[in-house]
Amino acid sequence: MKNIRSFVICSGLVTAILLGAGSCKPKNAGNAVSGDAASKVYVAPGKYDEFYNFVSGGFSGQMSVYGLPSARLLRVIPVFSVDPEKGYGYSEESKPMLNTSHGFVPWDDLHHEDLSQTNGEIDGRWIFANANNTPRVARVDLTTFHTAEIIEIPNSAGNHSSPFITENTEYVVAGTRFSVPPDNADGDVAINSYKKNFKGSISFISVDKATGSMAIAFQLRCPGVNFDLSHAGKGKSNGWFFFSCYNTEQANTLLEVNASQRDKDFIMAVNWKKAEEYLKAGKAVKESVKYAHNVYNEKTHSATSEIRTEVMVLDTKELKDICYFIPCPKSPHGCDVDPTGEYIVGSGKLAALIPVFSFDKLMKAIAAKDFIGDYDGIPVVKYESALYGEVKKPGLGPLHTEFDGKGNAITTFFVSSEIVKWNIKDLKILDRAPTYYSPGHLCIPGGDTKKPNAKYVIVYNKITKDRYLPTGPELAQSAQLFDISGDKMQLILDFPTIGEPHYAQAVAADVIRNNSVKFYKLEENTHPFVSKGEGETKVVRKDKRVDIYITAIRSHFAPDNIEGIKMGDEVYWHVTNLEQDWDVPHGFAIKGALTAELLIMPGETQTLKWTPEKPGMYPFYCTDFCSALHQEMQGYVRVSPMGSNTALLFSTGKNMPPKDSIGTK
Ligand code: RUQ
Ligand code: CUA
Repeated sequence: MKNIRSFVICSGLVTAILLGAGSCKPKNAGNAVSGDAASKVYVAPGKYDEFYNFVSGGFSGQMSVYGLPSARLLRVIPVFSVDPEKGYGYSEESKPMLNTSHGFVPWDDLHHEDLSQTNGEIDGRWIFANANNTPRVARVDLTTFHTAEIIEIPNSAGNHSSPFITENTEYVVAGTRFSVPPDNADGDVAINSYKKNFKGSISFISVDKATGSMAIAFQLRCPGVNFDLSHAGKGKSNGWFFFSCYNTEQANTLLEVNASQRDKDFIMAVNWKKAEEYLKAGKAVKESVKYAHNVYNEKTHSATSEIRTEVMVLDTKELKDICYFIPCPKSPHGCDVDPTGEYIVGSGKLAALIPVFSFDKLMKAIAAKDFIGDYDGIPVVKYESALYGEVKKPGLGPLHTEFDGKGNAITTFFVSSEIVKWNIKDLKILDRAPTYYSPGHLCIPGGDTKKPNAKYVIVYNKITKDRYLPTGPELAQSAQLFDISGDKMQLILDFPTIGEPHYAQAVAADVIRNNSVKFYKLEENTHPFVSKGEGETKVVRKDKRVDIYITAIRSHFAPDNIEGIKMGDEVYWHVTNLEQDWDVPHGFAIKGALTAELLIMPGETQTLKWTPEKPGMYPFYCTDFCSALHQEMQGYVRVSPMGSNTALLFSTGKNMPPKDSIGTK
């Protein structure tokens, strides 16, 4: 109730906000935290956090991992952007991970994440993430916290309603934000031919149960609108997927006005089991496209990238009973399904109420053909026939909803800067708490699964003015932690995040922590340039290509003196970390290399490509403080002019060339 005043002020501001004037700052922004907050987030030094929180990095393209409730940053996992800290996208082995049909793309915009599930519960095996700009879906392996696989999505642009998964991780879906002319059609058409030439596309990516390996099973060709977000059905609604759609006006310019015309847009209900039947019955059309499929192999410690050229497409206009539209007020954004699978919550960005749809009613309406017509060949179910009820006056600008598993939902309100807890059955508001400011996504551990673990809700904010020490024109990106174990939601911590946070996932630490890989077994390393001991190290010249097989162990490289490299050579440093113990990476960097360091995990081999730009002496060293004598872990490589007769020599711990020639040059 204490928020009412700011709420009232806000409603007058809606128009201003839509014009980009910013959002409301709640009253008492400074002192909303109560006395026992510090003890609730305190995790003593040396003690572990109770939850992992995987937070999307927005336009950093990465994923960050925090411990909760302390909000200590544990790791940044490079996914779609190069990461010089870890050599990701710089080492020869990891470069193929960022290959696409457009070539090497070193960046993307990561919005959403979904943890893999078994029977609707988080199983701790993988976490999936979307690339928004150059459409891709990644799978991160949670035994290594490494990106294991990236698949590009054809017929798509702005891969926003992605990656959401089914309750047994049968599929990861990817819905296109921008409708575009299909890849096999001529895209060189007038932009204002949108209605005729632009199509929507939703991809169903199958996930292999044992290995996690992804493949595009089929795509749905859909009307040209913008697909925004989605969630799979669960329990009784397993077999269905729900997608929020906006721009049903099919505008191609000034969408902030032209795509906000209609009173209602849609939630699209997709019967994917039906789609599977059509696929089996041979009703899909094979289309030629081009997309990259990149896989990291933990035995060769190398990624491979293949360009695939075909995709199976099901036309939802021709093939009946796959898709249905449900009218949903005012440009829906979040599309969330409660733990029972019965309630589907649509959050209209410009709406002042929250519609809650009933799966049972939807099924009845479809069976009774209770349609108000069709939209581009897809039946439109009557709003009232699918509606369970509306949450009245919940706040302004609802965006996303998560569930606490106790019959309640919590929704973020961008415009009125608050989170609101409401009961799903009676649609009554139970509590509201201000956020600082303009929250987007929120996350409850397991909050989009059948079994939420609702101790906390974490809210990811878009604006942080006055919240942190200033850092120039751009302020810290931020999240806020609320204790929701009691009836009242209690703000207990602010914490900055890496990049702009969108969706996040959280899970009890025990689901993941015991599966951690501690090091890679050297005897299982099948990298083609591995050295399994110092005895296997060598320098091999083949014309202008020089392969240096080099090892790292506390605290030296072997070899650490190398001569006979010549201008014009292309040099590959294949560094194998011989350590067989936890948490002993070695780094490798060489002066003037036009790339990043390598960071090599124990038992792993990584390669740095180097083309020296002038003759001279080039030091190299280990970048990761690995022992008391880390600072001694260094070496030299001598580069001579092209055509010189400097002999190819390499050694560790002894001088070369032989004594009599020392100092001759
Ligand atoms: S979005 S702030 Cu890109 Cu998920 Cu809703
Ligand atoms: Cu190896 Cu420092």
